[in-house]
Amino acid sequence: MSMMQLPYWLDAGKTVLNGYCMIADPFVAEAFARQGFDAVTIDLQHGLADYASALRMLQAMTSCDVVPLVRVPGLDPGLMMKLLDAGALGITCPMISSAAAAEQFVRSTSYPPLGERSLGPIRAGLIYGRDYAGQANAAIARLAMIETAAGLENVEAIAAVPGLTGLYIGPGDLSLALGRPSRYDGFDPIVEKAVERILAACRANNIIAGTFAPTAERANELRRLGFRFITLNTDIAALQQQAKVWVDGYRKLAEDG
Ligand code: 3PY
Ligand code: MG
Repeated sequence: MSMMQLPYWLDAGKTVLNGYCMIADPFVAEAFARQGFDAVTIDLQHGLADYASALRMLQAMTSCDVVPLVRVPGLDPGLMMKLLDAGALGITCPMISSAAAAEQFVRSTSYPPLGERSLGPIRAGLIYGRDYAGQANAAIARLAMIETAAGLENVEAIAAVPGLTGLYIGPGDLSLALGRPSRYDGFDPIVEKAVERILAACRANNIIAGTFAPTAERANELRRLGFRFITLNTDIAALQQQAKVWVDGYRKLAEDG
């Protein structure tokens, strides 16, 4: 994966299909990353990975034709810089609730003069080449999650922060923040209004909108709504759901004789 291509979804106008790795294992990450996704995100927020396992997973994904991304547990500059140094080409940061937090996010993930990322791309320099530091600011994707009441209230100011690649809606948290039950298969009417507002803020600032879909059908609905970064579920969901289909299928056949 050459640096120049990234973040390629902005240039190409294509919809990026992303998968989430919740299982902290390099072989699982490699197997998942070979299923045709455009990008795969290692989840250090709700997934089981920490920095050490994320590093091994990034190494395993290097041979796969996907953009390697991470979601961090919070706005932690040190961890974000370490993960970029380890080769992540984009970061999703949860619970961004103010323009100040979004500015901090951009600063921490950008070399001067745009930001204050510290220089030392120990693995990124190795795999992306000696020009990495010169290209990293433009190449790295920065997705700020809008999933709190304050984040929604400030979404126009957040979307206008220079350097953000896009806003990523956490449907579960955003639903809870708006007093609605969390769901992923569709938006509750109150959440839908909020989603329209977030999409409008993205359009106004020419940045992309992303979110989560549990099924291909839902992913396609979200694409039609204008989302250009769509997470089509997780490695653990794939494992659980397919295993259940096989086991239930066998039980039914066995019952029928
Ligand atoms: C949410 O639904 O809150 C998420 O963070 C999904 O990734
Ligand atoms: Mg969330």
